[in-house]
Amino acid sequence: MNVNVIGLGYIGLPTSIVFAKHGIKVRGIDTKQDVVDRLNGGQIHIEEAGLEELFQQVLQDEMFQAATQPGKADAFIIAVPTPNRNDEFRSCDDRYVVSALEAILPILEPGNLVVVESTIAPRTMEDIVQPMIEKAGFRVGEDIFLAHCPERVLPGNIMHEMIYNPRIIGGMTEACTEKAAELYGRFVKGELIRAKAGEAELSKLMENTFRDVNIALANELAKIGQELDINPLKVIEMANMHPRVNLHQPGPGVGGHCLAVDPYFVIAAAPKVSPLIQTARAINTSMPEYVVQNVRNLMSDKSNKRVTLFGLTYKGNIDDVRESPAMEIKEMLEQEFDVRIFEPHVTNMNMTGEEACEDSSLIVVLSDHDEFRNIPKSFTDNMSQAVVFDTKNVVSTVAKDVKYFNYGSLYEAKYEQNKVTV
Ligand code: SAJ
Repeated sequence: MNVNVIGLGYIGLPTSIVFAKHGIKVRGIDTKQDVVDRLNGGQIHIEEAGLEELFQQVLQDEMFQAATQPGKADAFIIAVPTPNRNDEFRSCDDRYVVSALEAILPILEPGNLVVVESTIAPRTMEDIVQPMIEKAGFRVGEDIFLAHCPERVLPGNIMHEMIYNPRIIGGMTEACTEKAAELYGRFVKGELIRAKAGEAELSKLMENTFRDVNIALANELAKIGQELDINPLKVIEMANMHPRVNLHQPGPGVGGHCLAVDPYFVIAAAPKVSPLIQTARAINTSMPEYVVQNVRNLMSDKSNKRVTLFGLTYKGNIDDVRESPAMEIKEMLEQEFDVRIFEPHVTNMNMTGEEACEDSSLIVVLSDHDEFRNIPKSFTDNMSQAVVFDTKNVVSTVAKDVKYFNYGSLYEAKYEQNKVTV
């Protein structure tokens, strides 16, 4: 069996490799010539645990090859980005899905399966994808089989989750669903959940919206705790001992290409009936400003205006800075402070912890990398009255003379420094 995977990014590349590992010959398509050249030359361009090893294997076995143009195949998997448009509700920009379809239409043959894995707005399969295929003269469900099979993998654990997560198979017709289930059944060990395409679209979006709304609740609780002088992290810990409560964790905001993006697709599709999702988005996007305000307070009695940021990625132990709130915080702080960065996961950022902390007054932890669990004395020794503000509650040890605040103790800072509440 031959498959084309269109889009060799964070999802398309691991997907290609998993297919190839399971005996399916994969032609991976990317419009970027340098990505194609690097892959064919044996180099991967993303960091993901376990990916490199499998990639080398399938390349050696000649089960994977990259190219800029699609070729004839049994199935086509579209895994291209779907960013937000810059319109009122930040709707789904499906232009890359549309151009991927345009690229395969001339080579489609009766019997082919077309799967959209990219996250798309509800009704995209019915209102946009199916009409494009029909306009080219095919009958969906009879000669072309069409399905939406959203991926649900967690960056950092992709290679495991791609195989073991339950997978939604949303066909345009039952025959489409069966054809797609047959393909994914070759490697998915989790349940194959058969659904209609529209249900698959909305389920994927609501999974991430669920998380976004719950994180907003935790972020709101962090602000409430600071206002009321109550430790919100302790509240979360205790509340979560209730058998039916699962409060999430507050942080510097919500980043990544999913949670900070997908809820808008739902909002834009149904703006009048989605006030809760809209408010949650507003709370989460307010967090960078909230962090900056707290940094100003912590820095107000310091004469040395150097601030060191620990981590720029949108979450821990990955190299991905897309939609990262830390980037926004960095840009805001750079207007007022001398900002240095310690980011051990992003390849071109090579300042050591010692260098980044030298002569600094404040460390602000913005990503929960494992490297930040213990802040060695050598980092803080050359700081002036070192203070750590840990927005991810990740640090477990710091040198004795260092002052440490997280969202649980931030309210104490205002008394200590005799500051007004933010
Ligand atoms: N975050 C918090 N507090 C929390 C949990 C997360 O502030 O309690 C923040 C993280 O720091 C990060 C953001 O939320 O900035 C998103 O991180 P995440 O780990 O929740 O999710 P992603 O974006 O890496 O992956 C999500 C996953 N969705 C769900 O868990 C419902 C993943 O399964 C999806 O495949 C992925 O989105 C996607 O591609 O849609």
